[in-house]
Amino acid sequence: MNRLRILSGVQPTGSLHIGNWLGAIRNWVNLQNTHETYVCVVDLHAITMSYDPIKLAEDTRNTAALYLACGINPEHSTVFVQSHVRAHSELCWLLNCLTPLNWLERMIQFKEKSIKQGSNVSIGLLDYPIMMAADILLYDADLVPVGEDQKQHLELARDIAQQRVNSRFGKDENVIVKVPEPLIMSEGARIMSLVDGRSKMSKSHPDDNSRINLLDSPDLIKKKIKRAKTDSNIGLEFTNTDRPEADNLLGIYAILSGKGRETVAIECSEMGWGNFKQLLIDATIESLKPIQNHYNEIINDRTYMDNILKEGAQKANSVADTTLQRVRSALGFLKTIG
Ligand code: AQP
Repeated sequence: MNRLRILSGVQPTGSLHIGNWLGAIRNWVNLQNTHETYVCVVDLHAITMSYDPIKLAEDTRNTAALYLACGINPEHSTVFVQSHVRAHSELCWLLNCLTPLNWLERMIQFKEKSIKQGSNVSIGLLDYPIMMAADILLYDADLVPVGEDQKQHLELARDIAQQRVNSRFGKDENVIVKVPEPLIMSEGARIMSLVDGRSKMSKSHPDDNSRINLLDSPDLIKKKIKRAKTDSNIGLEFTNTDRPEADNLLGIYAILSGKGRETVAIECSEMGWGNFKQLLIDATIESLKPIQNHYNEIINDRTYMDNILKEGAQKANSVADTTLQRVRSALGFLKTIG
């Protein structure tokens, strides 16, 4: 029986943090045994914000190495770099020409991120969700595991596929591109900042203390958690809104300790922040240790990493080119000659 195909990726925009891991990569690791899994490092997306060209290649390689360190197995998953597959850029252009501008202007992430960019907002940032649609549609993905924050972009990809490609160009109900479904994983779907429990933990936040990076040393993890924002209530509880810091830190602890929310709610109900933070520090350091060890083993083995990314690109190119030819033909382009 054919396995359902999934596609996902992370931008190499800096150090990956526990939000990227718990909200995304950890899910791919679980899914790769039961699904045909494609995971890419979305470097074309990374240049939609201001970036350092000297660091881009290194961050791309490090992000791929972190996928492997977190448990992505290249024998079960296709691991590749987005820009190594030219079809992403070409399909993005074709979809650009089919998508109304006002569909993009209502994207929440664009509104939020464009405020941060001020007057320097790039067209690429506005176009980000179209590139994401191209990423997904190229691989005929059945499911796209995404955090809550990416749900709106996936809806857009579905609308483009259905209304702008299949309905307009598919003759006799012919499906040109597969319409993907979101796979929202509830646990860990949204890990919040350590300095503000109401905003998302993010790679590009200027304050490094707002996140725990996967490669942070035990000392740094300890320091960051000790400084993490708390409230003045006694006893810790999940409230789902009223106590955002308690919700977030307890939630992280519930996942990292493997105990789950119910057990943790009982364990911490009468605990003060000081004792709780020590538990969280220990659980975080313990959980990240195997990832950091594995990362250190592979990151300097350039041949190993190069081979994985080369094989991944070959496989991805072959699938993506087939889809792109289907779309080009449906849109009426002259076939390439020779
Ligand atoms: N805080 C988070 N909690 C849960 N999941 C998260 N993801 C990101 N932050 C959290 C998930 O990680 C995947 C890849 O994210 P991305 O790199 O494509 O972009 P992002 O969502 O914008 O992530 P960041 O860390 O906030 O990066 P910057 O600061 O560069 O924009 C996605 O599946 C996302 O849901």
